[in-house]
Amino acid sequence: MAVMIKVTDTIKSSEITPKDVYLNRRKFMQQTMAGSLLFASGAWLPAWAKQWPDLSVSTYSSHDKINSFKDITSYNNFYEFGTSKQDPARQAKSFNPRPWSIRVSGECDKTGDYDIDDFLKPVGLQEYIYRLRCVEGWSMVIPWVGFSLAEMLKGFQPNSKAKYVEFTTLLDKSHMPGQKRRVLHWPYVEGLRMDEALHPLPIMAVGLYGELLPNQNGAPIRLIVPWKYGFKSIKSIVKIRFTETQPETTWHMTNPREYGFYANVNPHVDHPRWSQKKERVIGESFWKPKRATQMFNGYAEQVAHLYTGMDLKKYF
Ligand SMILES: Nc1nc2c(c(=O)[nH]1)N[C@H]1C(S)=C(S)[C@@H](COP(=O)(O)O)O[C@H]1N2
Ligand SMILES: [Mo]
Repeated sequence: MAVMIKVTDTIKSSEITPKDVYLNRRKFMQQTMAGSLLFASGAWLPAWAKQWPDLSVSTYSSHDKINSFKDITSYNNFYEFGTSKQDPARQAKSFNPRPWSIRVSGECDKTGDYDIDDFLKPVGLQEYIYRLRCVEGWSMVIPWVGFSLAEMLKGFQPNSKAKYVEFTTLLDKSHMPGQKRRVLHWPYVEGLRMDEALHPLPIMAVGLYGELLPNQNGAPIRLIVPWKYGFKSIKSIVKIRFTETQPETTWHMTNPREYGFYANVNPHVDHPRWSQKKERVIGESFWKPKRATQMFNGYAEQVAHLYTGMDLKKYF
């Protein structure tokens, strides 16, 4: 499959994404930034008020057409802010993702609390254009700003007992109104096997379209695992824990028959209630034929070896 950019390519995001909206937004951002510089040197800006106009694009990025900023920020799954696709954009508006820290615990040497702003330094940030394939049967292509999950995790120095890593979303029903309803086991928890987590593809996203992550997309920091169904990509993370045993994850607890721990995108394994062979691309005409879902969401070459010898019908 030719979804990947060759490793030798180094392309500026402005060259790879000729989307009008993108360019317009960039122009707008530059103007706003120039505007704020008139007020002061910019030095008074809080550390998190950063935007990243010209990041290099990760070599793993998709070449497919990028979805509009509007699609990406108005069609969301974020049950902490309601269960309909339009709820998060409305209900997360007043959510304030600052101050924010991540508690790191379990099987590693560098346990402790880490402030989010320490991860927003432009150094090490890249643009990663990944297709998010939801288990519900739709997908969109999103230009994330983020950094390698593996690099972050290695910094916490996991020990030899660390076989899995678990991520937890904020639990705060006064600011996440969806948590007042018991539609899921709160807080939302996800996890990866350590070798999956240390693969170069997964990222921690802190932005999209060159700016800070909108609340509805999981501000201030969320996981993206591009070869797995969207529900693995947990939003608004406050805890990272290294464990010896496989973590109990929210969707698996809620409905173990329908949602497995692995959740690898796989057109050959149907969801118990629907086929996974195709997906509707958000933003495309309703009449356009659906897109064929790719094994591991197009990353088979990069990740299939992680599952050698495993029956993917059993470990779905
Ligand atoms: N905390 C939390 N993370 C979450 C979810 C959620 O409801 N709560 N939904 C998941 C699902 S099902 C999908 S498809 C993606 C959607 O991400 P997006 O809204 O940024 O496209 O987020 C995932 N992460
Ligand atoms: Mo999803």
